[in-house]
Amino acid sequence: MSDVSAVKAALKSQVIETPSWGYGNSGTRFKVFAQPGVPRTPFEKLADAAQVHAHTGVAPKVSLHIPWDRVEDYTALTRYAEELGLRIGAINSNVFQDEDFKLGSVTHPDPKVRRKAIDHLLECVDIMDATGSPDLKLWFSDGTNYPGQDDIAGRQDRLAEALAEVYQRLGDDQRMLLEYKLFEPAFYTTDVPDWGTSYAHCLKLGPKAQVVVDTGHHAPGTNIEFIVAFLLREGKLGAFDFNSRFYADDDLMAGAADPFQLFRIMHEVVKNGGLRSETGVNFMLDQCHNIEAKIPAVIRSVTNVQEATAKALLIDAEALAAAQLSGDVLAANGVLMDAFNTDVRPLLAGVREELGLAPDPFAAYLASGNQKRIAADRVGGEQAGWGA
Ligand code: RM4
Ligand code: MN
Repeated sequence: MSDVSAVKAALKSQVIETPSWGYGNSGTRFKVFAQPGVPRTPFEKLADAAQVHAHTGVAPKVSLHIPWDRVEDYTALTRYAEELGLRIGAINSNVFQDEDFKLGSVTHPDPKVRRKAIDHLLECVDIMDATGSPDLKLWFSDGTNYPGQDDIAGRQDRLAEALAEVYQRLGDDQRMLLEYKLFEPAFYTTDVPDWGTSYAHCLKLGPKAQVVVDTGHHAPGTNIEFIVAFLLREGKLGAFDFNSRFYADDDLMAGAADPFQLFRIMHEVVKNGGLRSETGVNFMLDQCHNIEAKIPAVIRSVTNVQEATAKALLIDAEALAAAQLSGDVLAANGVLMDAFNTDVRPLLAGVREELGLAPDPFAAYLASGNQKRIAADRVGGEQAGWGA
């Protein structure tokens, strides 16, 4: 795209959804380092998300995680979100932290445990109804640790049965987003380990079921942009969970470890229509900020996604297509690298100024004094965390 105003318009219309759990305390299995000012309630998490939106202008949606964000009154939570200029985004189910789910949730050998897991997923759809959330996001930790532990194909049958029941419960404007992850916590088999497994289940379920690509959920060296291009071509890319990884599911800030990979992914998104709102790709972050301040880390992640998107939008599509058609490998690669090597920060600063925002959201947030304010205000009570 060479028309600057079209590039700016595309950047203004991209919505990046932030995760409620990114604002809470988190850590590894070794230690959770608590931070001052961390939210104690889902309401306070929304207030933090509103800070990110206020400074970036592109993050009006917040994903919730149930039961971490369970409240008495979802109408009140939704109303509070609206007051802050936010909407409730994906409802993430959690069938990985209950004693009963040691051997699995929807694929557990015991039908009573499967029932409990499915009931939780149905509760999540009730919460979607109450909050206006359009997306049910499913990630299953289900799998086995040892050869012979359970019947691999039998677990696929149980998974399909559970998904079908939940799919039936969805309203017309509600989607089921099925995430995959190679391993962890299961170490031998995982029941939804890769995009192919997710895709096959979604295809059987129907048009309301789509795949989630979490950028941290692949084997090292996996070509994620290929997966993105394939799924978009099939109309099955429902969402991203953006984050960075160096080793496994590191959940570091998006664009921190490998901005070039994020650019390659966004190139496939732009090229294959994934930025158009009708395509319905939800650009979510799924991150945990264990050692860095949370709100500014989310702001940086949002701007990193925007920078990758801006570079992808700047690719000279005509020159690229011509080089590809003529078999000019070096010219084609050169077109991509020219865009990647462009400093898009001034362009994005201009976009923000047009939105009435400060050109540098990170600096503006730090100067706002909010961090001090929340540290002083949020004293007492129990800080939110993911309870691992
Ligand atoms: C999983 C997966 C899910 C996220 C949980 C916390 O690995 O990425 O999307 O909800 O972690
Ligand atoms: Mn995820």
